[in-house]
Amino acid sequence: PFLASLLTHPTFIESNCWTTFIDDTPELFSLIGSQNRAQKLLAYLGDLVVNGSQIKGQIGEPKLKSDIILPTITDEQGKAIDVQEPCTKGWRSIITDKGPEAFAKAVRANKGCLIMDTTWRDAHQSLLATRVRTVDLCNIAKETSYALSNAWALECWGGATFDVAMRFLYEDPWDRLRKMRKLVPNIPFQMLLRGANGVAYSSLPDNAIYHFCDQAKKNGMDIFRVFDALNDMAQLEVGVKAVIKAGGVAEGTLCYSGDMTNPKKKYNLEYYLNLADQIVAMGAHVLGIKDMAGVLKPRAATLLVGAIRKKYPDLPIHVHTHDSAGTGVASMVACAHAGADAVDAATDSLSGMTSQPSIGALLASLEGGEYDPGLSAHQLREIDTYWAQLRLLYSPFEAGLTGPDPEVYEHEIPGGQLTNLIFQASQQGLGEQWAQTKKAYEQANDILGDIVKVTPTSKVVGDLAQFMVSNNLSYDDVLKKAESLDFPSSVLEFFEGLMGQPYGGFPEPLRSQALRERRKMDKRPGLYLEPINFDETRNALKEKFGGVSETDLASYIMYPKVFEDYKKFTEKYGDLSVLPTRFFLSKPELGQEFNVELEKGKVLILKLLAVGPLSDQTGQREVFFELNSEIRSITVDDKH
Ligand code: 3PY
Ligand code: ZN
Repeated sequence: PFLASLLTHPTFIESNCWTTFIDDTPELFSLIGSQNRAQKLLAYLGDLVVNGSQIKGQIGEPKLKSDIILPTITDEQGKAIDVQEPCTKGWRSIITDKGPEAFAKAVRANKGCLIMDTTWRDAHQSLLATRVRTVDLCNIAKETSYALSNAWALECWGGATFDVAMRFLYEDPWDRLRKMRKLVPNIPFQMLLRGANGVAYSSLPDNAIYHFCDQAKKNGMDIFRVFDALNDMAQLEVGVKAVIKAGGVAEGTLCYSGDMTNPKKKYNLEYYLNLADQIVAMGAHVLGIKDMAGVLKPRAATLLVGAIRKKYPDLPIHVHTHDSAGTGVASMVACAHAGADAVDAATDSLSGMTSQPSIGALLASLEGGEYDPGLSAHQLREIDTYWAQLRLLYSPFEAGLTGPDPEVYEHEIPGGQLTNLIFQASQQGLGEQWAQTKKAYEQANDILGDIVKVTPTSKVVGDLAQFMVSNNLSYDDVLKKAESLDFPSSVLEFFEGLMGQPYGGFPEPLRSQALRERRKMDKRPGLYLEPINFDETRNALKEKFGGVSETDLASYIMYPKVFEDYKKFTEKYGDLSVLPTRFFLSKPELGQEFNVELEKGKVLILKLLAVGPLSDQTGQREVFFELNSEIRSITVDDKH
């Protein structure tokens, strides 16, 4: 059909000059583009029809089979709000018009305790293996711009979303950021930055972090929660300085571990106040407290936030938690009362357990009082009807959590990792071994010197725990046999100093016994790394992939192999971010018609018509689709 339209195009018939034909008839070339994209999309769908979903981590089919019903957002009188255009009212204008310092002042002057909604990042990272796709965030974005217009921020990027977008969802995380930004111009966007690791799992050269933050800010990010997994302030500072240079709001963050109220524990109030002093001295605009495992009990929250508030009356404080033990709401209420400016929560249907506490429950606990967050309960519930449906759509990624786990106060496993480990245990049918893994995790942490545990150090502890369980090693065995044990690579990298320096130093003689001939770094890893040569890297990428944007370059620097695989995938299947999730994860029924909007106004109407027999010679099948009323066939390798 394309060739037919080309050959019959009047300009083609009349013209004898091919190059002017290209310039004069751009509509035909946009047609080539769409045809190509349509063909690639059919290649993906054909593969899905013949071989089933290949998406990593997917177990079974989505429970939701129908179309998602979008909520109507209503005002206080119950009248529908027109969401054709996004809302323009919100805290973001202070950041864009007056800068980070003015934002810090304004939130300090605000009476209530604001809420950051984590639904678009940590909630689905913690409950659904970070699998929520761009299209599903964008579909609720304008409604969200109204319902959450008075939120501190939407946490929507960074952490694991960056890696997972490319690696498992075949999406460009930067494209996601730009699309979300267009649809939500009014609410600040917040991301999670792993200090000197950027959004990767180990340290990168400093100039890579500066380049990344600059690009993130330019593409729409506002507030950067910067943490270091060991609370190594030298590592943290790289991120904080890069954010300040980029013009973003720097939320310098301390990670909360252990139990501050227990005098036998390693990390006490003095330790945290000392970190806060250093974070303030770096020039951070906001102090973040990151309770990644949900072990900040209400009484500790009161003491910690209260003490920092007293020492720094002008410093905005923002607290993050997970609801693993079921105490999230109580702790966040305690933070609000002790002087926090903002706390984190997630939409009700994606809240609780290893995710953040429920936004509705938190609002109900603060509403009408001195710390009222200034959100509308009924609008939050309207938005949540969308997420209730989405959770069913993403059911293949559920870990099957059944209830809170107050044992978290002992094992201290961070939210996202807890979900992962439970999932792995249930997949392997290891109910008994799960209890053992939790115990081993606790012991592994002690063996490593009771370290702060969050990406990437939580993986070190998890790997050592699994190593102990699978090799039947006790706490004492590890210490006794350290010289001959073949430790997991993450443990060796930690001992080398590749993740920074732990508070109190590395455990000896274990470190030396495990490392043997390997190096020992006693300064931050960035000081040993060669800076990135951007021109050289850009040119090498151009040679491989043709056009490369500055954000492609940033993706490549964070994840070279993942980026290259992602590019190769999209060369074959195109940009799948436009495909509705139902048909990304599961094949259409025979005769089922569905639409895919390639871009505004370019809609493909698709229908699966038939699947041909298996060819003995080629091991392939032909799959027939109707595409905008024309029949198309696609040949697919049958992998069964
Ligand atoms: C991440 O680094 O992705 C985290 O969510 C840490 O809590
Ligand atoms: Zn978290």
